[in-house]
Amino acid sequence: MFCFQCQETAKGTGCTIQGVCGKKADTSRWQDLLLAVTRGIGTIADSLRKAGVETSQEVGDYIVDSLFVTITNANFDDQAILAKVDKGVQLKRELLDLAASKNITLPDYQEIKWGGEKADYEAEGNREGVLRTENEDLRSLKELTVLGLKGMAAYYEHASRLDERNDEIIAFMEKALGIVSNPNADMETLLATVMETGKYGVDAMALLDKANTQAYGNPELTKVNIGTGNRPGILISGHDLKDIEQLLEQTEGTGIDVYTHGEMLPAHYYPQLKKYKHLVGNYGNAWWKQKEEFETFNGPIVFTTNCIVPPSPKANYKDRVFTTNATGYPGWKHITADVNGHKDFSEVIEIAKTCKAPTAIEQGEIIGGFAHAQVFALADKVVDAVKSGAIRKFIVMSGCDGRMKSRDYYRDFASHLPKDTVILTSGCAKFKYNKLNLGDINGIPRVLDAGQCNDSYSWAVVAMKLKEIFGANDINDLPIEFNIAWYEQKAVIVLLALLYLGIKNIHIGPTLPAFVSPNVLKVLVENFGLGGITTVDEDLKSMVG
Ligand code: SF4
Ligand code: SF3
Repeated sequence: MFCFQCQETAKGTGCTIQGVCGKKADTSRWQDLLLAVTRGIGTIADSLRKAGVETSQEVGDYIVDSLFVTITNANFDDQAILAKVDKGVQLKRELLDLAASKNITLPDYQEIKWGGEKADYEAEGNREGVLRTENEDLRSLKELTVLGLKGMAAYYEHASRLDERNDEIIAFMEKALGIVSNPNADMETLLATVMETGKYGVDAMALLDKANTQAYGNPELTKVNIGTGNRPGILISGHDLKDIEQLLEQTEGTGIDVYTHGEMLPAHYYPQLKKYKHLVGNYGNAWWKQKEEFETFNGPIVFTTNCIVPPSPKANYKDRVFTTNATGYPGWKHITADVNGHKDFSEVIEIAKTCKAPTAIEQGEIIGGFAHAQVFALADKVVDAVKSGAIRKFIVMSGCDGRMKSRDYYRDFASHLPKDTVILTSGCAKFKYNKLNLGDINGIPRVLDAGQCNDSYSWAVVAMKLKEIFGANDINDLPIEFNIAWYEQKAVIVLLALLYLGIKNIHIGPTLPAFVSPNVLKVLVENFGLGGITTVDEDLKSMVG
């Protein structure tokens, strides 16, 4: 196997024996195969589109789901992944027939030529990994594109579950999959594709923002309980708001409470979700602490997206975990939606009824809900605070959390920031500092949480607004610094989106991505001032003076 898509990759270069995340070599091969089939489908669909032939929504949905499945910590279930390969091979054959019936000539890439024989799955999976591209710079640009597409697919999938779709995003995914399939793609084309991925990343985040706010209202300032009640609970993790809505509807009046975990925390900020009285709080912290925290939760757990950590064989919770959407884990039950998008959580609820209430591991409240509408509602206050000098700087610290010790940097950085600075956050990175009680500035909390990683979009919207209010020529002239913690591929699309929006001098850490080659890094440094992190002291000096 070879996988270097996340920040925790082995030795900072690539996992070759087994993933640090727990992904086995077989699973990695089947994911590579799934991606190869998906590239083939994307390439054919792109050719059909260019010839004016429409394809069905099934094609776009397949591409989106397959990309999402291969995101870090999303799916460890070989049988589920292979079933998706089977489905893709079938779909590809249908598209090939369609192209033949219209006399459309297709590129002669391996992704098109491969016949999809079952006996050849293993060999094709081995052939079609990341290392198939020998030149490290071309490989780097191809992977930057594909990893960005994965994040984009995740956000698109959530939006589509709320009936928001955008065919231009799908058309771009198909085009980009075609470009990365081309063994002769050149640097210039690939670099342009990386940048264009950022553009469609912005569109996908905007689409999801629209879907979420139309369905559930604008996030609003909310205090979230981090303690527990005395009734049994269901813990729901991941990013899919439609899932938590359906779970809340189905648990109402059953005597069961619902708790959010990790990236589901922002569900509490939405008026149409927080109205449920039995949505009692957020349990635990970021994804990587789940092995301890699930033990004390005592009730069933539902994963709607990554990040899954493989349980230890003795884990007391391992028989009461459910997955849905792109996620999967061998032995865990998978819940699928019916044709109307409805999911039946009755089995989860029945298990919950037999469980003890969660054991409290924390007490108190955290505050959040500062997505763009809530920030705009406070705009006068914020602008006054900046003009009077009460707020000297905003630091965007969005992104991911992870298990590496080096990530303590983010807690230390947050806690040592001068008192006249405000942290703008989103994603699970916030769990490093959202319980530190960093105080407020004239009533404006010093940690403003917009929501999930996709809500980084809010900070882009807020930055544009501030640019307008302060009459700045350039977004980079505003008193905003970007110190982003990344882990998986949703952070990649967020980064590409920020670069597309022209934001310069972004710091990413705790380490630079293994998939960015030295030459590609040089381009990103020269054009965007992209950089890593150093020590808390030095970075505080360079970012806030
Ligand atoms: Fe390694 Fe990360 Fe890939 Fe898992 S997702 S195999 S930890 S690089
Ligand atoms: Fe976290 Fe996985 Fe990235 Fe949505 S849940 S931010 S790491």
